[in-house]
Amino acid sequence: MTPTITAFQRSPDRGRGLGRDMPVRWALEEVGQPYDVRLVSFPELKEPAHRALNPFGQIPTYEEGGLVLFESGAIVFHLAQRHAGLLPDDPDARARAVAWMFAALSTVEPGIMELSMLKVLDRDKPWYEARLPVVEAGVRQRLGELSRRLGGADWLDGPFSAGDLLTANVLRRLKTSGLLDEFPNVAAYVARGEARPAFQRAFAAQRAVFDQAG
Ligand code: GTB
Repeated sequence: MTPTITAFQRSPDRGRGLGRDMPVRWALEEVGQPYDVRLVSFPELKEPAHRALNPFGQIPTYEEGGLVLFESGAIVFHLAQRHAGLLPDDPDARARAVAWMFAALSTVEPGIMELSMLKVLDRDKPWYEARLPVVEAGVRQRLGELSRRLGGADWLDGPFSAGDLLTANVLRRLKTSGLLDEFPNVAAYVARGEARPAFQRAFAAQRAVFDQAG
């Protein structure tokens, strides 16, 4: 059964692969699972048919036979459980990789999203200049912590896992911020993730949607 995911018909990121369909596409490519994509417009996201798949009216969703999933992390976890290659077999190593999945989405990403939203939505606010260094300091702290844990390793805990996929994916949003450059081993970690053939295929697929939309 070929699963179907949803993605933006017109991504506001202009093909930079920052939407949440990107980690799902990447995971599908890592495990070698072909997939179909249904492109959804912003109005369609809020229609009952889409809300039946995702109550929050967002992308991505995942349909596979009778199974419907939303939340990119849950979809990546589902793929990692059903296929070899994204979670170790050893139960303890597997649990640690899952911990990194949660860390990516609930400990690393929130500050990064706050920084992105601040820059996009609040540049004109009178408090912007005062708030920016505070939010940047929070992100810098997390990057320092990641940097110290990663050290000279290629991946966070042994072989590449779904934890690395989600961590590298959330860090990609910082590429234009200059903050990653302060932590060369973390910047190299992100670059290693992006160099993976599966990432390249996923990136090209979402980029093609933007290019074809014209
Ligand atoms: N926690 C959910 C998950 O991980 O699946 C979050 C899903 C989510 O935020 N989806 C966004 C969405 O559907 C798209 S990815 N938004 C429409 C809506 O809520 O009405 C977030 C996103 C949006 C835009 C950019 N960008 O322009 O760079 C990047 C990422």
